[in-house]
Amino acid sequence: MRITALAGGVGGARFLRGLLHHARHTYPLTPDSDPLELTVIGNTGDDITLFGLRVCPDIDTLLYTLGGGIHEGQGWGRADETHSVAGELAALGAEPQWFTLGDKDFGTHVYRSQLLGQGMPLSAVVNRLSARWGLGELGVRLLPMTDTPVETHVVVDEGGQQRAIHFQEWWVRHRAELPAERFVVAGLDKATPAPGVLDAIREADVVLLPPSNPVVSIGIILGVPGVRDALRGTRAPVVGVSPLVGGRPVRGHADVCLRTIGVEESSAGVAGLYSDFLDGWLVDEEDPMPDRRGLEVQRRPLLMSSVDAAAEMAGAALDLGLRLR
Ligand code: GDP
Ligand code: FO1
Ligand code: CA
Repeated sequence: MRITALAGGVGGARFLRGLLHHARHTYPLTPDSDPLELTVIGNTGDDITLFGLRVCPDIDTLLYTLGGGIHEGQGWGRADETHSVAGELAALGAEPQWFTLGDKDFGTHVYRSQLLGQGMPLSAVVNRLSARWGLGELGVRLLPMTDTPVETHVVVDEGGQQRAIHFQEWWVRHRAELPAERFVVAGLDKATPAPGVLDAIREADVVLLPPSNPVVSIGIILGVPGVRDALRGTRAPVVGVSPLVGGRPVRGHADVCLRTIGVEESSAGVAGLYSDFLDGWLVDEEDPMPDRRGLEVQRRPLLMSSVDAAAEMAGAALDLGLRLR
């Protein structure tokens, strides 16, 4: 069975780890059933160049989480990290110091930057990194949404003066507290989907939208020319999971992002962003969600408090997709 998922960082990665867990333990029920082939289309709008190195936070969070190397407490970065390189950079007075990169994580960025510098497309680099993390053995193919460099920026207002800063600076340094006017995604309109992205959507049996940030994760992937049309055109049912529980994001600042683009901070507001292609929608048990024609809504506990809880949630999304086929 071919499943294609669009994903940001932590929310996407935990959901997809749950999906793999579900597949291992509850599906397929018989050894001769069709194995699960999961294609993950990762957001690259968060990417940033720091200290001359290309950093892809959402792709790396997917690699480390699915590959078993993630720092569980943070949800990003490597487990058992040391920070010798960052310490030396700080002693040198190198900027920025608001973004924490551990030594092992640095290894990923050095290797990626080396290969990109040799002219290798990002998708081929991600393929190498996927081999390092054993994703192939898990039945997972990770694709960046595009090989074109794309960067999300935030136009902020500081005392009446507007300026654009990198998304990571707004999110990590300013904790999304600087008033945002709008998001500007440099390079997105000219970006082309990475090889395999559109086919993975068109040829899937089920398309899943994990509870990733609807604006700066899923929203950016949807902005890659051709992706939204592929979702509208695919024969596969598209099933999404709300990232909001009780109208609030479980972590991060999706509420601020929604407000910035003028969308209601609710599961209904998020579903509205996907209304032209969404077939099924999982919302938390208590969340209000008015009926919408053509949209099958299911209520479930939506907290991924453990891998088992994430597996149950992902299993429910997959089952809904299979039912809607
Ligand atoms: P990021 O790139 O690291 O910010 O990660 P994503 O974009 O993939 O996901 C971020 C979203 O995941 C946030 O808006 C959270 O509300 C959502 N999220 C995180 N944990 C959970 C959870 O346990 N349940 C649900 N429903 N959403 C979650
Ligand atoms: N998030 C933080 O809140 N602080 C950090 O210092 C930080 C460093 C970092 C390094 C590598 C990486 O892959 C991710 C990192 N993140 C950090 C997470 C991440 O950049 C953001 O949470 C997401 O991109 C927001 O969607
Ligand atoms: Ca992200």
